[in-house]
Amino acid sequence: MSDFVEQLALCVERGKVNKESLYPPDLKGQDGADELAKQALERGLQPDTILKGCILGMDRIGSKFSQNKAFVPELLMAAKAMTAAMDHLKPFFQSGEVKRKGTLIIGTIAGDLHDIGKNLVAMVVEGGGFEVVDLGTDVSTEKFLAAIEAHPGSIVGMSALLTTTMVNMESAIRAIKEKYPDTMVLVGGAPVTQQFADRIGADGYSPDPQGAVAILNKKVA
Ligand code: B1M
Repeated sequence: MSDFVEQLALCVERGKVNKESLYPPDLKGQDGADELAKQALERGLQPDTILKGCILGMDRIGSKFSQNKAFVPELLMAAKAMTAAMDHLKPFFQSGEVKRKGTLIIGTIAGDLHDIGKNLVAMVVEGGGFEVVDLGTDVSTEKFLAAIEAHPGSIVGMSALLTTTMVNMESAIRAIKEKYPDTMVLVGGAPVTQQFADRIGADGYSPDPQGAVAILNKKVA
């Protein structure tokens, strides 16, 4: 990987959005993910090479987060830097020149309004090279089913933060499996455990965003 792309990976990992951003203090005044992605395209680097640099940065911060060596604010800043770089790459995705690995439909389960964790998962998964269709919070089974119909072949991700709403995952999974038996469903959220995921028929469980990316990567490998 070129030094240039390595520098972009570092900006994403450290959450350096652009030259004006004061965070992180030790990179003050230096180009950020925004400028580097733009310059990379001007230098003729392939969009998918630039995307790989972003994914590498996101992967590094995601691993640190999984190991409690980085925390929510750092992950949010990394996602912000990644978004700044991705803005330059969007036209190439839209034209189909750069292929995504797959699509994750994600939502917080019916009755549940917590979305901070779900949003983090969405950002890291997007940073991992997947398209994300975010249905928001309080997502009904019907809404999940409609999204699967609109995005055939997608993987579904459900988040729950309440012990009273995690049970709604079971009925949603049952309905999804009845109509789309091949659809993989991944679950997560603070009260969710592997044991619970197994019991309700989920295909995957992760306690954190990076684990979700690892499961998705295995699925599309
Ligand atoms: Co609420 N809340 N809340 N709350 N809230 C909790 C969850 C609670 C534990 C607080 C407590 O009592 N100690 C408690 C639940 C108790 C229980 O069910 N056992 C609780 C309660 C009771 C409630 C209300 C019922 C309170 C009330 O009104 N009486 C109410 C419910 C509203 C509703 O949803 N219908 C309520 C409301 C709210 C706010 C709106 C005020 C706000 C949410 C704002 C928002 O999300 N936009 C809120 C908040 C912020 C919290 C706490 C403080 C923080 C949650 C959070 O964002 N954590 C929480 C207490 C706590 O955790 N300390 C609490 C940070 C986030 C990064 O972590 O979401 O776990 P988390 O996500 C992680 C992993 O779980 C994982 O990755 C993320 C990053 O590591 N993950 C996935 C998440 N989804 C995943 C999906 C995956 C894979 C991994 O694959 C698809």
